[in-house]
Amino acid sequence: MRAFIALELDDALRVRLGEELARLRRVAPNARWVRSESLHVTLAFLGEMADADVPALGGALAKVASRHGPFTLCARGPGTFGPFDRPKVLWTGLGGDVAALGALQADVAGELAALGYRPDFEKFEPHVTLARAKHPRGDPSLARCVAALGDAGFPEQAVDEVVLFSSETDRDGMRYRAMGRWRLGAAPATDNIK
Ligand code: 3AM
Repeated sequence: MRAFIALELDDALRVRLGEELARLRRVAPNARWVRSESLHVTLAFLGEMADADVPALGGALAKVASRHGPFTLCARGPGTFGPFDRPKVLWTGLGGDVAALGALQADVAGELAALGYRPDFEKFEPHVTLARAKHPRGDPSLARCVAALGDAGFPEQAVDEVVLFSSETDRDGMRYRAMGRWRLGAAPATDNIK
């Protein structure tokens, strides 16, 4: 099973970003666009993990969630991973209480390191992935989406839980399933795994 730890977007932000996705899709029709219901903020990517490791991970996430309170985020400004003229990933950056977001992500990464997981990236770049290039060498049309997204305005959203997702690839792209949720600021719970 492939898994990752993330924050979900609320409906208002999801709908608004979904409108932008519909518009941008015409600029980069060959990219793999994220479905609006699947938009999220990745805190840690775990890759392949065994079912047997899920309880320990749940315990770690319960501890982390209990140590952080809810906070507010907003989407602002596009960015990319990969070469500037042939990006591999198009995303929108995040504003709002990014200090709280950074502290939460660092805490998640610390607990994962204690469980033996190696981080997938060195410096956390808070973002919501919108599209990925199909070609491993990137997609020049994703660079054109940066200008097309510009400084579109997005609603603020409250973040009040951390979610453990499993991820599967099907014919239409990625499908995510929430395996467990932990409320920020809540006493550590042990029975959140579905
Ligand atoms: O595709 P999503 O957003 O679910 O965007 C990358 C992907 O998550 C994210 O890690 C996941 C597996 O590659 N990622 C890559 N570099 C990152 C960085 N510097 C990053 N997330 C935060 N900061």
